[in-house]
Amino acid sequence: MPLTLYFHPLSSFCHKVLIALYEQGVAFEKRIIDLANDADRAELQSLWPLGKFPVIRDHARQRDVPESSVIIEYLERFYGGAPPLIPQDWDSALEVRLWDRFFDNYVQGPMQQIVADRLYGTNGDLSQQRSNLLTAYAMLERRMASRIWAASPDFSLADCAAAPALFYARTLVAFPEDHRHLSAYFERLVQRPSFRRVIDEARPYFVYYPFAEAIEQRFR
Ligand SMILES: N[C@@H](CCC(=O)N[C@@H](CS)C(=O)NCC(=O)O)C(=O)O
Repeated sequence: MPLTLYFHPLSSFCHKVLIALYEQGVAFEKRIIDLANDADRAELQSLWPLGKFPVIRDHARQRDVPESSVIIEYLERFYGGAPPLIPQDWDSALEVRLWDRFFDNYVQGPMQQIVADRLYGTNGDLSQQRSNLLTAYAMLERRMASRIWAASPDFSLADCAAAPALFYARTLVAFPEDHRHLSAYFERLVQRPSFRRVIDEARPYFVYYPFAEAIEQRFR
């Protein structure tokens, strides 16, 4: 197998890369990293000293690639099939990269801070993070009124980022009831076979998510 993905089935940034792999039908083997296990953590740090997953090892090119967006760019370049997740046209690709950044920084970012606060019991003031999520939701509600996918007519890197970001964010801050375009977009994401497969594979691990009780019953 030419590719090994170092990941954890609960991790939202790993979900993003798994969606891309399944969308493109790329063959790979999985290596689950348990960060509570010293040997696993050391193995991940030997690839990427920051100790964050996902990381993909390309055995054929003898290269380790970290960072979800960069991994997807890399897969697209060497293993991509049609249709592409990053459009060929420069302007369209820029739009896709912008919305990929939006989901990583402004949805996953506050979401991770809220989850970390619960995990480490710091009991911080999270009102800013919750308010940032509501701002992101409002931007998406306006944007998705006239779109099927977040950044391109076709499913793209931006949607790979959106699916896990919104999946976990809405367990922390619900979508406002009047955000029907955002809700409809979320339903399209959860119907996408690549993301359904990711959810199916994560299901046995959801009990370990600190807000497991907020995951909708239909996904558990
Ligand atoms: N910018 C990175 C973020 C990766 C990241 O934050 N991964 C989380 C899991 S979702 C992680 O490794 N957390 C473990 C830790 O921070 O110790 C990416 O896009 O891959």
